[in-house]
Amino acid sequence: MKPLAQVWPAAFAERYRARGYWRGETFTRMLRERAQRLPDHVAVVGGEQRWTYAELESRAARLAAGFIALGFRPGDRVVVQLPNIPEFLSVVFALFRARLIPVYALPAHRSVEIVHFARTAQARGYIIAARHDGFDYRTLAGQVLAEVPEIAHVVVVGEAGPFTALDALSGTAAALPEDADPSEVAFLQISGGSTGLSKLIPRTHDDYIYSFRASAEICGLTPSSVYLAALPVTHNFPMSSPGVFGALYAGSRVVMSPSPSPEVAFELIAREKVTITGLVPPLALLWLQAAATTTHDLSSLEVLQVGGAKFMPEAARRVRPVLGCTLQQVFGMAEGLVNYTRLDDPEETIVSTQGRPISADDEVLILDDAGNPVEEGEPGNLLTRGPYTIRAYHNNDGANARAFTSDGFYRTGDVVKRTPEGYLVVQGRASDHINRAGEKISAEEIEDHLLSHPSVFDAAVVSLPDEYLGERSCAFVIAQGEKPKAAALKAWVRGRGLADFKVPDQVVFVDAFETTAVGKVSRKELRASLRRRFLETA
Ligand code: J2J
Repeated sequence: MKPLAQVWPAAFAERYRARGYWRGETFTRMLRERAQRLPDHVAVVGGEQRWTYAELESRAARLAAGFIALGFRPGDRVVVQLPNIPEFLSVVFALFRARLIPVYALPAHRSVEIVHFARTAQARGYIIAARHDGFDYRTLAGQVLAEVPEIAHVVVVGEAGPFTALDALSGTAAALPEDADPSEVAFLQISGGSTGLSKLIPRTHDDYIYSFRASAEICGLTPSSVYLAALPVTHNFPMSSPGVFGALYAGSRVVMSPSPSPEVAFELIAREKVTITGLVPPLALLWLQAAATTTHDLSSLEVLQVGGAKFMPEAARRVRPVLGCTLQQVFGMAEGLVNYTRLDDPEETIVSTQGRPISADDEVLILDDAGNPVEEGEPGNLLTRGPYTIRAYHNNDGANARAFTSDGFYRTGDVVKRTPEGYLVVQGRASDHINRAGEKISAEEIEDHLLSHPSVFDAAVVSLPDEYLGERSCAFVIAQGEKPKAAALKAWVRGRGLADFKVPDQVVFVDAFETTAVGKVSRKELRASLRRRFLETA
Protein backbone atom coordinates (compact mmCIF):
# COMPACT_ATOMS: atom_id res chain seq x y z
CA MET A 1 0.00 0.00 0.00
CA LYS A 2 1.27 3.47 -0.71
CA PRO A 3 2.13 5.73 2.23
CA LEU A 4 -0.75 7.83 3.55
CA ALA A 5 -0.46 11.57 3.17
CA GLN A 6 -0.97 14.41 5.59
CA VAL A 7 0.04 17.45 3.68
CA TRP A 8 0.85 20.92 4.89
CA PRO A 9 1.33 23.55 2.16
CA ALA A 10 5.01 23.77 1.20
CA ALA A 11 5.54 27.20 2.74
CA PHE A 12 4.27 25.98 6.12
CA ALA A 13 6.32 22.78 5.99
CA GLU A 14 9.41 24.83 5.19
CA ARG A 15 8.76 27.17 8.09
CA TYR A 16 8.16 24.31 10.54
CA ARG A 17 11.46 22.74 9.49
CA ALA A 18 13.37 26.02 9.51
CA ARG A 19 12.17 26.77 13.04
CA GLY A 20 13.36 23.41 14.25
CA TYR A 21 9.97 21.87 15.03
CA TRP A 22 10.27 19.14 12.41
CA ARG A 23 13.71 17.65 12.76
CA GLY A 24 13.42 14.63 10.52
CA GLU A 25 13.21 12.23 13.46
CA THR A 26 11.31 8.94 13.19
CA PHE A 27 10.01 6.62 15.90
CA THR A 28 12.52 3.97 14.90
CA ARG A 29 15.54 6.28 15.08
CA MET A 30 14.26 7.75 18.34
CA LEU A 31 14.18 4.34 20.06
CA ARG A 32 17.50 3.22 18.54
CA GLU A 33 19.22 6.34 19.76
CA ARG A 34 17.83 5.91 23.32
CA ALA A 35 18.83 2.22 23.31
CA GLN A 36 22.38 3.22 22.39
CA ARG A 37 22.61 6.05 24.90
CA LEU A 38 20.75 4.47 27.84
CA PRO A 39 20.89 0.72 27.14
CA ASP A 40 20.51 -0.43 30.75
CA HIS A 41 18.06 2.23 31.89
CA VAL A 42 14.58 0.82 32.55
CA ALA A 43 12.24 1.97 29.78
CA VAL A 44 8.99 0.30 30.79
CA VAL A 45 7.53 -1.53 33.74
CA GLY A 46 4.25 -3.44 33.79
CA GLY A 47 2.96 -6.50 35.57
CA GLU A 48 5.98 -8.72 36.23
CA GLN A 49 8.02 -7.17 33.43
CA ARG A 50 10.79 -4.58 33.48
CA TRP A 51 12.45 -3.89 30.16
CA THR A 52 15.49 -1.74 29.61
CA TYR A 53 15.77 0.52 26.57
CA ALA A 54 18.05 -2.04 24.90
CA GLU A 55 15.53 -4.78 25.59
CA LEU A 56 12.57 -2.77 24.31
CA GLU A 57 14.47 -2.08 21.10
CA SER A 58 15.50 -5.69 20.55
CA ARG A 59 11.95 -6.92 21.24
CA ALA A 60 10.58 -4.37 18.74
CA ALA A 61 13.13 -5.42 16.11
CA ARG A 62 12.27 -9.11 16.56
CA LEU A 63 8.54 -8.45 16.32
CA ALA A 64 9.02 -6.20 13.28
CA ALA A 65 10.74 -9.05 11.44
CA GLY A 66 7.96 -11.34 12.64
CA PHE A 67 5.25 -9.07 11.25
CA ILE A 68 6.93 -9.06 7.84
CA ALA A 69 7.41 -12.85 7.94
CA LEU A 70 3.71 -13.21 8.72
CA GLY A 71 2.91 -11.50 5.44
CA PHE A 72 2.30 -7.85 6.28
CA ARG A 73 3.67 -5.38 3.74
CA PRO A 74 4.91 -1.84 4.40
CA GLY A 75 1.96 0.56 4.41
CA ASP A 76 -0.53 -2.02 5.74
CA ARG A 77 -2.81 -0.74 8.46
CA VAL A 78 -3.09 -2.66 11.72
CA VAL A 79 -5.72 -1.93 14.39
CA VAL A 80 -4.04 -1.95 17.80
CA GLN A 81 -6.36 -2.50 20.76
CA LEU A 82 -4.14 -3.12 23.75
CA PRO A 83 -4.46 -2.20 27.41
CA ASN A 84 -1.66 -0.63 29.45
CA ILE A 85 0.94 -3.38 29.17
CA PRO A 86 4.61 -3.17 28.12
CA GLU A 87 3.77 -5.08 24.93
CA PHE A 88 1.89 -2.01 23.73
CA LEU A 89 5.29 -0.36 23.28
CA SER A 90 7.13 -3.31 21.73
CA VAL A 91 4.22 -3.80 19.32
CA VAL A 92 3.92 -0.21 18.12
CA PHE A 93 7.67 0.30 17.78
CA ALA A 94 7.74 -2.97 15.82
CA LEU A 95 4.98 -1.71 13.55
CA PHE A 96 6.88 1.53 12.99
CA ARG A 97 10.06 -0.46 12.28
CA ALA A 98 8.22 -2.61 9.69
CA ARG A 99 6.54 0.52 8.30
CA LEU A 100 3.10 -0.74 9.19
CA ILE A 101 0.53 1.83 10.28
CA PRO A 102 -1.07 1.37 13.71
CA VAL A 103 -4.71 2.43 14.04
CA TYR A 104 -5.35 3.03 17.73
CA ALA A 105 -8.49 1.73 19.39
CA LEU A 106 -9.45 1.97 23.06
CA PRO A 107 -9.86 -1.19 25.18
CA ALA A 108 -13.50 -0.08 25.70
CA HIS A 109 -14.30 -0.27 22.00
CA ARG A 110 -16.46 -3.13 20.78
CA SER A 111 -17.39 -4.60 17.40
CA VAL A 112 -19.19 -1.54 15.98
CA GLU A 113 -16.20 0.70 16.57
CA ILE A 114 -13.51 -1.82 15.59
CA VAL A 115 -15.34 -2.75 12.37
CA HIS A 116 -15.65 0.94 11.54
CA PHE A 117 -11.93 1.61 12.14
CA ALA A 118 -10.88 -1.50 10.24
CA ARG A 119 -13.04 -0.66 7.25
CA THR A 120 -12.17 3.03 7.15
CA ALA A 121 -8.46 2.30 7.42
CA GLN A 122 -8.66 -0.80 5.19
CA ALA A 123 -6.81 -2.66 7.93
CA ARG A 124 -5.11 -6.01 7.26
CA GLY A 125 -4.25 -6.74 10.87
CA TYR A 126 -5.74 -6.55 14.36
CA ILE A 127 -3.68 -6.83 17.56
CA ILE A 128 -5.34 -7.59 20.88
CA ALA A 129 -4.63 -8.87 24.36
CA ALA A 130 -6.30 -12.24 25.04
CA ARG A 131 -8.20 -10.85 28.04
CA HIS A 132 -8.33 -7.63 29.97
CA ASP A 133 -10.63 -6.41 32.71
CA GLY A 134 -12.79 -9.52 32.51
CA PHE A 135 -13.35 -9.25 28.76
CA ASP A 136 -12.20 -11.76 26.15
CA TYR A 137 -10.93 -9.87 23.09
CA ARG A 138 -10.59 -13.10 21.07
CA THR A 139 -14.40 -13.36 20.99
CA LEU A 140 -14.56 -9.77 19.79
CA ALA A 141 -11.92 -10.54 17.14
CA GLY A 142 -14.09 -13.40 15.87
CA GLN A 143 -17.05 -11.01 15.46
CA VAL A 144 -14.89 -8.41 13.73
CA LEU A 145 -13.39 -10.95 11.32
CA ALA A 146 -16.85 -12.14 10.31
CA GLU A 147 -17.59 -8.61 9.13
CA VAL A 148 -14.16 -7.60 7.83
CA PRO A 149 -12.64 -10.65 6.13
CA GLU A 150 -9.90 -8.40 4.70
CA ILE A 151 -8.19 -8.64 8.10
CA ALA A 152 -5.58 -11.26 7.27
CA HIS A 153 -4.07 -11.71 10.75
CA VAL A 154 -5.20 -11.34 14.33
CA VAL A 155 -2.21 -11.27 16.67
CA VAL A 156 -2.77 -11.91 20.37
CA VAL A 157 -0.73 -10.98 23.43
CA GLY A 158 -1.21 -14.04 25.64
CA GLU A 159 -3.12 -17.24 24.94
CA ALA A 160 -3.92 -16.92 21.21
CA GLY A 161 -6.69 -19.48 20.73
CA PRO A 162 -7.39 -19.73 16.97
CA PHE A 163 -5.20 -16.71 16.21
CA THR A 164 -1.46 -15.94 16.05
CA ALA A 165 0.44 -15.54 19.32
CA LEU A 166 2.64 -12.44 19.50
CA ASP A 167 5.25 -14.56 21.26
CA ALA A 168 5.42 -16.95 18.31
CA LEU A 169 6.39 -14.26 15.80
CA SER A 170 9.84 -14.48 14.32
CA GLY A 171 11.61 -13.52 11.15
CA THR A 172 14.87 -12.19 9.81
CA ALA A 173 15.95 -8.60 10.11
CA ALA A 174 17.16 -8.72 6.51
CA ALA A 175 13.56 -8.60 5.29
CA LEU A 176 12.84 -5.28 7.03
CA PRO A 177 12.22 -2.22 4.86
CA GLU A 178 14.14 1.05 4.98
CA ASP A 179 13.11 3.43 7.73
CA ALA A 180 10.12 5.70 7.07
CA ASP A 181 10.39 9.16 5.61
CA PRO A 182 9.72 11.47 8.60
CA SER A 183 7.04 13.33 6.68
CA GLU A 184 5.07 10.11 6.20
CA VAL A 185 1.99 9.25 8.22
CA ALA A 186 3.16 7.11 11.15
CA PHE A 187 -0.25 6.05 12.51
CA LEU A 188 -3.96 6.81 12.57
CA GLN A 189 -5.37 8.17 15.81
CA ILE A 190 -9.11 8.31 16.40
CA SER A 191 -11.14 11.46 16.88
CA GLY A 192 -13.49 12.06 19.76
CA GLY A 193 -16.26 11.57 17.21
CA SER A 194 -18.20 14.78 17.78
CA THR A 195 -20.55 14.11 14.88
CA GLY A 196 -21.42 10.59 13.87
CA LEU A 197 -18.74 7.93 13.84
CA SER A 198 -15.14 8.54 14.87
CA LYS A 199 -12.88 9.92 12.19
CA LEU A 200 -9.31 8.76 11.64
CA ILE A 201 -6.51 11.23 12.24
CA PRO A 202 -3.29 10.77 10.24
CA ARG A 203 -0.23 11.97 12.18
CA THR A 204 3.26 12.10 10.73
CA HIS A 205 6.55 11.24 12.46
CA ASP A 206 7.64 14.88 12.11
CA ASP A 207 4.57 16.50 13.59
CA TYR A 208 3.81 14.02 16.37
CA ILE A 209 7.38 13.71 17.58
CA TYR A 210 7.54 17.48 17.77
CA SER A 211 4.39 17.56 19.90
CA PHE A 212 5.66 15.07 22.48
CA ARG A 213 9.28 16.28 22.44
CA ALA A 214 8.06 19.80 23.27
CA SER A 215 5.57 18.38 25.79
CA ALA A 216 8.32 16.44 27.56
CA GLU A 217 10.29 19.65 27.84
CA ILE A 218 7.31 21.66 29.16
CA CYS A 219 6.73 18.91 31.75
CA GLY A 220 10.40 18.89 32.76
CA LEU A 221 10.97 15.20 31.97
CA THR A 222 14.51 13.78 32.33
CA PRO A 223 15.96 10.26 32.54
CA SER A 224 15.19 10.31 36.26
CA SER A 225 11.47 11.03 35.73
CA VAL A 226 8.94 8.23 36.09
CA TYR A 227 5.70 8.54 34.10
CA LEU A 228 2.66 6.53 35.17
CA ALA A 229 0.31 5.66 32.30
CA ALA A 230 -2.96 5.54 34.25
CA LEU A 231 -5.44 6.39 31.46
CA PRO A 232 -5.74 3.95 28.52
CA VAL A 233 -2.51 4.41 26.64
CA THR A 234 -4.05 4.41 23.15
CA HIS A 235 -5.75 7.71 24.02
CA ASN A 236 -3.88 10.73 22.71
CA PHE A 237 -3.40 12.35 26.16
CA PRO A 238 -1.46 9.51 27.89
CA MET A 239 0.22 8.72 24.59
CA SER A 240 1.68 12.10 23.79
CA SER A 241 1.01 14.87 26.28
CA PRO A 242 3.80 14.05 27.14
CA GLY A 243 2.55 10.53 27.72
CA VAL A 244 4.48 7.35 27.16
CA PHE A 245 6.15 8.62 23.99
CA GLY A 246 7.25 11.90 25.57
CA ALA A 247 8.61 9.93 28.52
CA LEU A 248 10.62 7.61 26.24
CA TYR A 249 11.82 10.62 24.26
CA ALA A 250 13.27 12.03 27.48
CA GLY A 251 14.78 8.67 28.48
CA SER A 252 12.40 8.44 31.45
CA ARG A 253 10.78 5.29 32.81
CA VAL A 254 7.20 4.41 31.84
CA VAL A 255 5.06 2.53 34.35
CA MET A 256 1.98 0.88 32.86
CA SER A 257 -0.97 0.85 35.26
CA PRO A 258 -3.61 -1.71 34.32
CA SER A 259 -6.25 0.56 35.87
CA PRO A 260 -6.50 4.24 36.82
CA SER A 261 -8.15 3.41 40.15
CA PRO A 262 -6.40 4.77 43.27
CA GLU A 263 -6.10 1.25 44.72
CA VAL A 264 -3.98 0.08 41.78
CA ALA A 265 -2.21 3.32 40.86
CA PHE A 266 -1.20 4.41 44.39
CA GLU A 267 0.67 1.17 44.97
CA LEU A 268 2.59 1.67 41.72
CA ILE A 269 3.36 5.30 42.57
CA ALA A 270 4.84 4.24 45.90
CA ARG A 271 6.75 1.25 44.50
CA GLU A 272 8.17 2.90 41.37
CA LYS A 273 8.55 6.43 42.79
CA VAL A 274 6.37 7.89 40.07
CA THR A 275 6.98 11.60 39.45
CA ILE A 276 4.23 12.49 36.94
CA THR A 277 0.91 11.15 35.70
CA GLY A 278 -2.22 12.36 33.88
CA LEU A 279 -5.90 11.93 34.71
CA VAL A 280 -9.34 13.05 33.58
CA PRO A 281 -11.23 15.23 36.09
CA PRO A 282 -13.51 12.55 37.64
CA LEU A 283 -10.50 10.37 38.39
CA ALA A 284 -8.62 13.34 39.81
CA LEU A 285 -11.55 13.84 42.22
CA LEU A 286 -11.43 10.17 43.17
CA TRP A 287 -7.68 10.34 43.78
CA LEU A 288 -8.06 13.47 45.94
CA GLN A 289 -10.60 11.63 48.05
CA ALA A 290 -8.55 8.44 48.31
CA ALA A 291 -5.29 10.28 49.08
CA ALA A 292 -6.73 11.47 52.39
CA THR A 293 -6.76 7.96 53.84
CA THR A 294 -4.14 6.06 51.84
CA THR A 295 -1.24 4.32 53.53
CA HIS A 296 0.82 4.46 50.33
CA ASP A 297 3.63 6.97 50.09
CA LEU A 298 2.74 9.38 47.27
CA SER A 299 5.50 11.86 48.06
CA SER A 300 7.46 11.15 44.86
CA LEU A 301 4.65 12.67 42.78
CA GLU A 302 5.74 16.07 41.46
CA VAL A 303 3.13 16.78 38.78
CA LEU A 304 -0.49 15.73 38.40
CA GLN A 305 -1.82 16.54 34.95
CA VAL A 306 -5.57 16.86 34.50
CA GLY A 307 -7.26 17.18 31.11
CA GLY A 308 -9.69 15.75 28.61
CA ALA A 309 -12.58 17.67 30.14
CA LYS A 310 -12.89 20.83 32.19
CA PHE A 311 -11.38 20.64 35.67
CA MET A 312 -13.31 23.01 37.89
CA PRO A 313 -11.25 25.60 39.80
CA GLU A 314 -12.66 24.51 43.19
CA ALA A 315 -11.35 20.99 42.65
CA ALA A 316 -8.13 22.25 41.03
CA ARG A 317 -7.31 24.26 44.15
CA ARG A 318 -7.24 21.09 46.27
CA VAL A 319 -4.51 19.32 44.30
CA ARG A 320 -1.48 20.98 45.86
CA PRO A 321 -2.64 20.86 49.50
CA VAL A 322 -3.91 17.27 49.27
CA LEU A 323 -1.32 15.61 47.02
CA GLY A 324 1.59 17.96 47.68
CA CYS A 325 2.36 18.26 43.97
CA THR A 326 1.90 20.74 41.15
CA LEU A 327 -1.26 20.59 39.10
CA GLN A 328 -0.89 20.94 35.35
CA GLN A 329 -4.05 21.52 33.33
CA VAL A 330 -3.96 20.07 29.82
CA PHE A 331 -6.40 21.04 27.12
CA GLY A 332 -5.64 19.04 24.02
CA MET A 333 -7.15 17.17 21.12
CA ALA A 334 -6.10 14.20 19.02
CA GLU A 335 -6.28 16.45 15.94
CA GLY A 336 -3.33 18.43 17.27
CA LEU A 337 -3.27 21.58 19.44
CA VAL A 338 -2.31 20.98 23.07
CA ASN A 339 -2.31 23.65 25.78
CA TYR A 340 -0.56 23.35 29.14
CA THR A 341 -0.34 25.44 32.23
CA ARG A 342 3.38 25.70 32.92
CA LEU A 343 4.86 24.16 36.05
CA ASP A 344 6.11 27.53 37.31
CA ASP A 345 2.92 29.48 36.56
CA PRO A 346 1.25 31.32 39.45
CA GLU A 347 -1.21 29.06 41.32
CA GLU A 348 -4.13 31.22 40.16
CA THR A 349 -3.26 30.62 36.48
CA ILE A 350 -2.88 26.90 37.14
CA VAL A 351 -6.26 26.51 38.81
CA SER A 352 -8.31 28.83 36.64
CA THR A 353 -7.07 28.32 33.06
CA GLN A 354 -6.55 25.38 30.70
CA GLY A 355 -3.09 26.55 29.72
CA ARG A 356 -1.46 27.99 26.63
CA PRO A 357 -0.33 26.32 23.41
CA ILE A 358 2.89 24.32 23.10
CA SER A 359 4.25 26.27 20.16
CA ALA A 360 4.87 29.88 19.20
CA ASP A 361 3.59 28.75 15.78
CA ASP A 362 0.27 27.42 17.08
CA GLU A 363 -2.10 29.92 15.49
CA VAL A 364 -5.23 30.44 17.55
CA LEU A 365 -8.35 32.24 16.34
CA ILE A 366 -11.34 32.99 18.55
CA LEU A 367 -14.28 33.84 16.33
CA ASP A 368 -17.97 34.65 16.71
CA ASP A 369 -20.59 32.61 14.86
CA ALA A 370 -20.31 34.92 11.85
CA GLY A 371 -16.58 34.17 11.65
CA ASN A 372 -15.30 37.49 12.99
CA PRO A 373 -12.74 37.78 15.78
CA VAL A 374 -14.35 38.43 19.17
CA GLU A 375 -13.20 41.25 21.43
CA GLU A 376 -10.14 40.19 23.42
CA GLY A 377 -11.26 38.28 26.51
CA GLU A 378 -14.72 37.44 25.12
CA PRO A 379 -15.78 33.84 24.47
CA GLY A 380 -15.79 32.52 20.91
CA ASN A 381 -15.21 29.49 18.71
CA LEU A 382 -11.65 28.19 18.78
CA LEU A 383 -9.95 27.54 15.44
CA THR A 384 -6.32 26.56 15.12
CA ARG A 385 -3.54 25.53 12.79
CA GLY A 386 0.11 24.85 13.44
CA PRO A 387 3.07 22.51 13.24
CA TYR A 388 1.29 19.50 14.78
CA THR A 389 -2.38 20.13 13.93
CA ILE A 390 -3.75 18.09 11.04
CA ARG A 391 -5.02 19.65 7.85
CA ALA A 392 -7.43 16.81 7.01
CA TYR A 393 -8.95 13.58 8.35
CA HIS A 394 -8.22 10.28 6.61
CA ASN A 395 -10.47 9.66 3.66
CA ASN A 396 -13.44 11.77 4.74
CA ASP A 397 -14.28 14.62 2.38
CA GLY A 398 -17.55 15.44 4.13
CA ALA A 399 -15.96 15.85 7.56
CA ASN A 400 -13.01 17.71 6.06
CA ALA A 401 -15.29 20.26 4.44
CA ARG A 402 -16.99 20.90 7.79
CA ALA A 403 -14.00 20.73 10.11
CA PHE A 404 -11.41 22.78 8.21
CA THR A 405 -11.50 26.28 6.73
CA SER A 406 -10.22 26.84 3.21
CA ASP A 407 -7.00 28.24 4.68
CA GLY A 408 -6.38 25.15 6.78
CA PHE A 409 -7.65 26.08 10.24
CA TYR A 410 -9.19 23.24 12.25
CA ARG A 411 -12.55 24.11 13.80
CA THR A 412 -12.16 22.58 17.25
CA GLY A 413 -15.84 22.93 18.19
CA ASP A 414 -14.72 24.34 21.56
CA VAL A 415 -15.80 27.71 22.92
CA VAL A 416 -12.97 29.44 24.76
CA LYS A 417 -11.82 32.82 25.94
CA ARG A 418 -8.27 34.06 26.12
CA THR A 419 -6.66 35.85 29.06
CA PRO A 420 -4.37 38.84 28.45
CA GLU A 421 -1.42 36.46 29.05
CA GLY A 422 -2.59 34.21 26.20
CA TYR A 423 -4.02 31.39 28.34
CA LEU A 424 -7.21 29.69 27.20
CA VAL A 425 -10.21 29.15 29.44
CA VAL A 426 -12.65 26.55 28.09
CA GLN A 427 -16.21 27.83 28.34
CA GLY A 428 -18.11 25.04 26.61
CA ARG A 429 -18.50 23.86 23.07
CA ALA A 430 -20.48 24.45 19.96
CA SER A 431 -20.61 20.84 18.86
CA ASP A 432 -23.20 18.41 20.16
CA HIS A 433 -21.17 15.66 21.73
CA ILE A 434 -21.21 14.51 25.32
CA ASN A 435 -17.90 14.72 27.16
CA ARG A 436 -18.43 11.92 29.66
CA ALA A 437 -15.44 11.88 31.96
CA GLY A 438 -13.18 12.73 29.03
CA GLU A 439 -14.75 10.10 26.73
CA LYS A 440 -16.41 11.87 23.82
CA ILE A 441 -19.79 10.51 22.70
CA SER A 442 -21.51 11.59 19.52
CA ALA A 443 -25.22 12.32 20.14
CA GLU A 444 -25.96 11.45 16.53
CA GLU A 445 -24.32 8.03 16.72
CA ILE A 446 -26.34 6.98 19.78
CA GLU A 447 -29.58 8.39 18.36
CA ASP A 448 -29.10 6.16 15.32
CA HIS A 449 -28.74 3.08 17.50
CA LEU A 450 -31.83 3.99 19.54
CA LEU A 451 -33.83 4.55 16.35
CA SER A 452 -33.08 1.01 15.28
CA HIS A 453 -35.23 -0.24 18.21
CA PRO A 454 -38.74 -1.14 16.98
CA SER A 455 -40.44 0.73 19.84
CA VAL A 456 -38.54 3.98 19.33
CA PHE A 457 -40.24 6.58 17.16
CA ASP A 458 -37.64 9.30 17.72
CA ALA A 459 -34.70 9.96 20.04
CA ALA A 460 -32.47 12.87 20.99
CA VAL A 461 -29.35 12.38 23.10
CA VAL A 462 -28.02 15.28 25.16
CA SER A 463 -25.44 15.92 27.85
CA LEU A 464 -26.58 16.77 31.38
CA PRO A 465 -24.33 18.14 34.09
CA ASP A 466 -23.14 15.40 36.42
CA GLU A 467 -21.42 15.91 39.72
CA TYR A 468 -19.00 13.04 39.24
CA LEU A 469 -18.70 12.48 35.47
CA GLY A 470 -18.79 16.17 34.57
CA GLU A 471 -21.40 15.30 31.98
CA ARG A 472 -23.64 12.30 31.63
CA SER A 473 -25.69 11.24 28.61
CA CYS A 474 -29.47 11.39 28.61
CA ALA A 475 -31.64 9.98 25.83
CA PHE A 476 -35.03 11.63 25.32
CA VAL A 477 -37.21 9.07 23.60
CA ILE A 478 -40.63 9.13 21.93
CA ALA A 479 -41.97 5.59 22.00
CA GLN A 480 -44.21 3.98 19.43
CA GLY A 481 -46.53 1.11 20.31
CA GLU A 482 -45.72 -0.42 23.64
CA LYS A 483 -43.40 1.75 25.71
CA PRO A 484 -40.12 -0.13 26.38
CA LYS A 485 -38.39 -0.02 29.77
CA ALA A 486 -35.43 2.33 30.11
CA ALA A 487 -33.24 -0.62 31.06
CA ALA A 488 -34.32 -2.47 27.93
CA LEU A 489 -33.25 0.47 25.74
CA LYS A 490 -29.88 0.67 27.45
CA ALA A 491 -29.43 -3.07 26.94
CA TRP A 492 -30.41 -2.61 23.29
CA VAL A 493 -27.67 -0.05 22.72
CA ARG A 494 -25.13 -2.21 24.55
CA GLY A 495 -26.25 -5.23 22.54
CA ARG A 496 -25.55 -3.41 19.29
CA GLY A 497 -21.86 -3.90 20.05
CA LEU A 498 -20.85 -0.47 21.28
CA ALA A 499 -18.34 0.67 23.87
CA ASP A 500 -20.02 0.64 27.28
CA PHE A 501 -19.38 4.33 27.92
CA LYS A 502 -21.74 5.16 25.04
CA VAL A 503 -24.79 3.50 26.64
CA PRO A 504 -27.12 6.33 27.77
CA ASP A 505 -26.82 6.97 31.50
CA GLN A 506 -30.44 8.02 31.65
CA VAL A 507 -33.53 7.57 29.47
CA VAL A 508 -36.46 10.00 29.65
CA PHE A 509 -39.67 9.29 27.73
CA VAL A 510 -41.49 12.28 26.25
CA ASP A 511 -44.71 12.51 24.24
CA ALA A 512 -43.43 14.77 21.50
CA PHE A 513 -40.52 16.92 20.40
CA GLU A 514 -40.86 20.61 19.84
CA THR A 515 -41.57 21.85 16.33
CA THR A 516 -41.90 25.44 15.21
CA ALA A 517 -44.36 27.13 12.89
CA VAL A 518 -41.88 26.83 10.02
CA GLY A 519 -41.47 23.10 10.52
CA LYS A 520 -39.04 20.93 12.39
CA VAL A 521 -36.35 22.62 14.44
CA SER A 522 -32.76 21.53 13.83
CA ARG A 523 -31.47 18.59 15.85
CA LYS A 524 -29.04 20.92 17.54
CA GLU A 525 -31.78 23.32 18.69
CA LEU A 526 -33.94 20.40 19.67
CA ARG A 527 -31.23 18.91 21.89
CA ALA A 528 -30.55 22.31 23.44
CA SER A 529 -34.19 22.91 24.21
CA LEU A 530 -34.75 19.42 25.66
CA ARG A 531 -31.74 19.94 27.92
CA ARG A 532 -32.96 23.39 28.99
CA ARG A 533 -36.50 22.24 29.76
CA PHE A 534 -35.28 19.19 31.64
CA LEU A 535 -32.90 21.21 33.80
CA GLU A 536 -35.57 23.84 34.51
CA THR A 537 -37.99 21.22 35.80
CA ALA A 538 -35.40 19.05 37.55
C1 J2J B 1 -12.02 21.21 28.72
N1 J2J B 1 -12.20 20.44 27.63
C2 J2J B 1 -11.18 19.67 27.24
C3 J2J B 1 -9.80 20.49 29.10
C4 J2J B 1 -9.79 18.30 26.25
C5 J2J B 1 -4.27 16.10 25.94
C6 J2J B 1 -5.38 16.30 26.73
C7 J2J B 1 -6.66 15.97 26.30
C8 J2J B 1 -6.84 15.40 25.03
C9 J2J B 1 -8.21 15.04 24.60
C10 J2J B 1 -5.73 15.20 24.23
C11 J2J B 1 -9.93 19.65 27.94
N2 J2J B 1 -10.87 21.25 29.43
N3 J2J B 1 -8.68 20.54 29.82
O1 J2J B 1 -5.83 14.66 22.98
O2 J2J B 1 -3.36 15.33 23.86
C12 J2J B 1 -12.09 18.49 25.24
C13 J2J B 1 -12.24 19.56 24.16
C14 J2J B 1 -11.37 19.02 23.04
C15 J2J B 1 -11.64 17.54 23.14
C16 J2J B 1 -10.57 16.68 22.51
C17 J2J B 1 -4.44 15.54 24.67
N4 J2J B 1 -9.11 18.81 27.30
N5 J2J B 1 -11.03 18.81 26.21
O3 J2J B 1 -9.17 15.07 25.39
O4 J2J B 1 -9.36 14.21 21.12
O5 J2J B 1 -13.60 19.59 23.79
O6 J2J B 1 -8.35 14.74 23.27
O7 J2J B 1 -11.70 19.55 21.76
O8 J2J B 1 -10.19 13.01 23.21
O9 J2J B 1 -11.72 17.31 24.55
O10 J2J B 1 -10.78 15.33 22.84
P1 J2J B 1 -9.68 14.24 22.54
